[in-house]
Amino acid sequence: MQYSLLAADTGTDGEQLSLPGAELRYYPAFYSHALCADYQHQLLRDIPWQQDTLSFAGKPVPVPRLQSWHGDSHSHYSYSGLKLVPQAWTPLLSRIRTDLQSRLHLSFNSVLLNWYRNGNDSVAWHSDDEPELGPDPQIASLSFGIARRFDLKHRTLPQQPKFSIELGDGSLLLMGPGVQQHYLHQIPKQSGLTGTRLNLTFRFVHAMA
Ligand SMILES: O=C(O)CCC(=O)C(=O)O
Ligand SMILES: [Mn+2]
Repeated sequence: MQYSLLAADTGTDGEQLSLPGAELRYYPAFYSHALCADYQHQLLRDIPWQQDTLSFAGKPVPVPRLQSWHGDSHSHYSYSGLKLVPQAWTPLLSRIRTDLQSRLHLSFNSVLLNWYRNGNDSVAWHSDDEPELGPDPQIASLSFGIARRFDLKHRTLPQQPKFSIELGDGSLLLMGPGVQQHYLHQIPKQSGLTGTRLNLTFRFVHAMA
């Protein structure tokens, strides 16, 4: 069973979504569609997109999307055995970071960019719970381009229904306290979908000893 998290009437200043034990806030129009078209164009042109390879059972498997990791020089980050060394902030990424920090009153020192070229690109069930993100990270997730479904399921309560939300162009999803601790999330493949989507997750990476 799957439930939509979105109420019919979503105010422009964001809506608190009811996820038991976790804080999730959705801003459907953080940026206008016109600005998004410009930002998407700049990001596709300026970011050094790459397709990384993960190892599963000793076999190399290409990540089903393109990625790029940017941040302050010390913000090294690893997931699924992949070590990401930060690239410099571009002027646009810095501007977006400033917008998010002033609106949300949070600090971010890094951003993971994902490019889902079409419905065959995806991200598998996971939570962003790496030690360098701290015990209960807050992650700001911005989307540009075609809307994609974002699913959440509880890590230890399989009887709790799955939740899903469409992340539209210009939307911001703030994954607050409890989300990474208690839930897994994914962007499933959607066959037949031809449009492209960029997603930027702004994070705060702590220096590890
Ligand atoms: O594309 C998205 O909305 C989510 C991406 C994500 O979960 C991640 O990069 O960790
Ligand atoms: Mn994630």
